[in-house]
This record gives sequence, C-alpha cells and structure tokens, in this order.
Amino acid sequence: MQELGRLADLPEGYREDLTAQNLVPLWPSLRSVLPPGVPSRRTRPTCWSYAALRPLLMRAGELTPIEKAERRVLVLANPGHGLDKMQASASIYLGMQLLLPGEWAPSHRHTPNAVRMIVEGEGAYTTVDGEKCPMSRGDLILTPTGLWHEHGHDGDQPVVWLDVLDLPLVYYLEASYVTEGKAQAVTRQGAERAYRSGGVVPSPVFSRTAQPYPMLRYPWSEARAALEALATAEPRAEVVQVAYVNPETGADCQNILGFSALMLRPGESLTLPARSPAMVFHQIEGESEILVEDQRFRLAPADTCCAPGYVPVTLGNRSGDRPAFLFLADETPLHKKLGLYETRS
Ligand code: GTQ
Repeated sequence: MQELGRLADLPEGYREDLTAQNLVPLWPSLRSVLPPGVPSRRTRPTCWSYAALRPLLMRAGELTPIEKAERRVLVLANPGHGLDKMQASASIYLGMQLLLPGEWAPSHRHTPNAVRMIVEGEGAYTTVDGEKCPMSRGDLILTPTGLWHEHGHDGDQPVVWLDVLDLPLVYYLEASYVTEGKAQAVTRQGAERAYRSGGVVPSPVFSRTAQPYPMLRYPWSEARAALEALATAEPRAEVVQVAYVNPETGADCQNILGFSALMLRPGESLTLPARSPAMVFHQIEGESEILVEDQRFRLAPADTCCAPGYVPVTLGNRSGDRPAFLFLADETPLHKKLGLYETRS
C-alpha cells in the first residue's frame, strides 16, 4: 500500500492557513480512518471479576445514599477506550447497579435503550411503562428507549444487576438525554406469561394493536428450560443458544443491541467465528473459559467480559459434569441495520 504524505511534509505557514479556515488535509490521516483489511478497535478484551467488584459496590452502598446517586452503579469500563469514556465497546455500556432494601431509584426515561440482567438478591422490582417486573437471578428485563422506569426493593438483602445500554452510541450520535418523572402507577404485571406457550402468541386480529415491545421480562427459568430442551432435542446442534426476541415478530427484542443465552454442555468447547460486532459475556451459572486474542479469561458465576469485533472467540465449559450458562450481548442488530455486519472464517 502506497505510503502517503505526512503533516510534517507540509510548510508550517500552509498548515496554519488551513487551521485558520477550519480545514484539514485528509491524506496524513487517511490510513488511520480507513486502515487496510481490518478496522482499528479501541475495545480491548477485558474481564471484570464479580468477586473483586462486589465489595467495592457494597462500599458504594455505604458511601453514597441512593438520593445522591439516583442510580448507584459502578461502570465496567474498557481501558482501551479510556475509563472516563465509560464504555465496554463502541456501542455497549455495562454497569453493576446496587439497590439496598427499602431504597427507590426514581422514575425517569431516556433515549438510550437499557436491559438489566439480574445478578443477585430477591425482592427488588423495576416498573417499566406501568408494568411491575420482579427481579430474580438471570432474569432479563428490557427498558427500551423512551419508556418510564424506576427501581424499588421490598426484600431484605442487597440486590445487584448488570445494566447493558447502547449509551455510548446514542451519546456519540448527540441523541442521549433523560426526562425525570414521578412514581408510576402499576397497571400490569406478568404480561410475559401471555407468550409462554410454544409456538402460539396472542392474536392481534381483534383487540390488539402492534406493540413495539410486547414482552419486557424474560424469566431465567424459562430461558434456561429452553436451552436444556434445545440441547436434548438437537443433541448435535453446534451451538445451544437462544435469542431474546420480540415474540410477536421474532425480530431482535431491541433495535441496537442483541441479547442471547448460551449453554455449554459439560466439557464442551466451541469457537464463534470472527464477526464485526463486539460482544459481552456474562456468566449466569457454571464456569467458563473464554479465549479472545491473547487473553484467556476464567469466568466464575457473575463474572463479565467483553471482546472486540473481527476476532474469533473460543468458549469452553470448565466443568466436565455440569452445564455452563452465559448471557451474551452484542452489536449485531445495529451492524445488520447499517449494512456493516460481516462474518469471517
Ligand atoms: O437504571 O435507569 O447503569 O439510567 C445507567 C443509566 C442505569 C437506570 C445505568 C441509567 C440506569
């Protein structure tokens, strides 16, 4: 590839004349914005240990009352982007949120989409668009763009969940903002039960209007059972994985990030091919090993790691007699909508 002229090759006076007119020569930067073959990625393979994070999160509970935090969150920041950027990948934000018994995180709504993956504790709930969603380990709860949400806690132990947002992307687009609200009236509960039966969904013919987000809560007991059933029904399936979808359309459950759960059979190891989107892995149950570039992460329950796009990722179950369950978040819906999605072999 042809070497291009550098900034230093240009006379200083000329450079100053360009700057004075808010002009920049492309050629000294062309190879950095359009690198050959593979994009440059700031996203570094990074792992966050729950055992290391948990005491720091509990300490935040002592140091900062909920009224002074609104959302008491420690952000899982990728050092490749700079910790102050608070992002795990180009489009993914991750945070561990703590709610103590009796606390309330007030209602608001914002443009970025969020989901919560419940990590520990019982008795908390989040109310999304009037629907009260109880939180238990492994449940996935959606908070799509623009929907009111607040978190409460009637239990007696700390509750922790992992927030996954497309905040870095929406912020980059200069489209990120919040609106504060007042406590919501609960108008629904258990709406996800309408989608529980295999292959049938509530008929839209008479009374229902198409809802963009018909299902807000995906109980782990159901997703786990689906994975086990899939492993049994298709014992030779290369990957035992289920996607969290809009049950009325079968499409991704949110617009920008995609979510799935994956089961590694006892002793199983598999390689996901290199694909353009960055990915996040969170260990729900069991123990995994994850190989990304030159990094080897050993995940225990509640550990979380991320991988940049365009590299293969090898997943292994560290146990020979128990399955391992992972929650995955990635940028696939976004890449597909933008026409950027690629798989490489
Ligand atoms: O719980 O609404 O981690 O608004 C970041 C921003 C959580 C939330 C985060 C938020 C929330």
